[in-house]
Amino acid sequence: MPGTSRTTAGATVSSLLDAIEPLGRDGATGGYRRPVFSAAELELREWFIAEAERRGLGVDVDRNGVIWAWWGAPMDGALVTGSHLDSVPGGGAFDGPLGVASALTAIDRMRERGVTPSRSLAVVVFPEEEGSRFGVACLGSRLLTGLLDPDRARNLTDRDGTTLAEAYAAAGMDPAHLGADPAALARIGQFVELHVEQGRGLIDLGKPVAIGSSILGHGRWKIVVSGQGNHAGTTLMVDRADPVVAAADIVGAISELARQIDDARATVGRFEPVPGGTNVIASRVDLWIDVRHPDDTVTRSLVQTIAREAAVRAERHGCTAELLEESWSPTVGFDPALGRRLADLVPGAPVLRSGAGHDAGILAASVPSAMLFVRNPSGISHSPEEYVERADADDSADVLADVLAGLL
Ligand code: HGY
Ligand code: MN
Ligand code: MN
Repeated sequence: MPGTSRTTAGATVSSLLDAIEPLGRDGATGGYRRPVFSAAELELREWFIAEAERRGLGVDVDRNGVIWAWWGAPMDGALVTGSHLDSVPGGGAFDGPLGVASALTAIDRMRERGVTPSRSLAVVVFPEEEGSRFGVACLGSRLLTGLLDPDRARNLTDRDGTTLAEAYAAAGMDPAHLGADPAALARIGQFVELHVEQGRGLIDLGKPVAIGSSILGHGRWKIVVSGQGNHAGTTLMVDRADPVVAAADIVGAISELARQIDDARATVGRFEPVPGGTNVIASRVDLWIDVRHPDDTVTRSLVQTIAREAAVRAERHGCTAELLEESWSPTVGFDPALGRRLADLVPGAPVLRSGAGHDAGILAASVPSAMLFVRNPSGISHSPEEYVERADADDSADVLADVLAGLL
């Protein structure tokens, strides 16, 4: 196969992660702040390209900003692995980068074993998996597969009002080219994503690696609570229509409603009074909810109940509340045949459902996809406490190499 590796001897998953450890560290939280196309994430993209080129892989970036690193000539029906490098605000070191570092190192391991693949292998890095900057989860894989309308995508804005189109242009990519890419999608014969487990499954089972069975359906909605902006000193309490008070009431209701449904999860991760002055009664509160459940009809029904209850509670405070859908990912099952093949290649690995979304979940609608999860002793994610033991991180490359070699 073309692409003889240069000096990658001794590289391990841990050593690769050590090299990027400082990038995008958020001093305030101790976690990471690596929004897509930020300086930190652009640096991570450059790091990945350099590591891929060090391994003699052919690199190109497609119309949606997905980076492809090829072991062998680009071809239809290739075996593809990889993950993402962007993070949530205050995120951990492993969510995304572990899968990317493990994929690069798995190629090293396969070369050391003398594996000569019968078809090409590509390592991919998807942009904006977290949807933390522009609000739509798995934006890159949705664009690639045609699940996200490019005009809608181009007009998405971040907190500073920068559009996605402007962000792509600033990163050197023409936003006019965004959109479904059937030629790129045809190159994915099978997709396998390795990812840190974002829960306690493996640590409680005492196992290092699991195979993914499915991903919980999940969505994101914005609730706009509108009231009357006014002066904090001259407005008597009885004369107020304070959207912060109404929104606080609504947040409590959301938690109560979700707790009444077994296995439902509802989170308010963003709560933004507008304009946000200490001596100003807000005119509006923007809050965002993330709702998940294994049964999509339950999720949808819970969100409708939340919308109704928000309107009722808002009215009690002389305000209004409107709910708007921003992102929706239906419950998805991974390819059963591929899952069985992974079970043969990773003997004894338990099978776990994922409460977290992933690009593999988006691709699963178009190509046979599978996931491997690596033990996280903290059981915590989207937080600086997310953790993978160095030994488990390094071993993950051997497991991924077993799987990829078995599929090539
Ligand atoms: O939000 C999620 O489930 C994933 O971490 N993007
Ligand atoms: Mn992730
Ligand atoms: Mn994540």
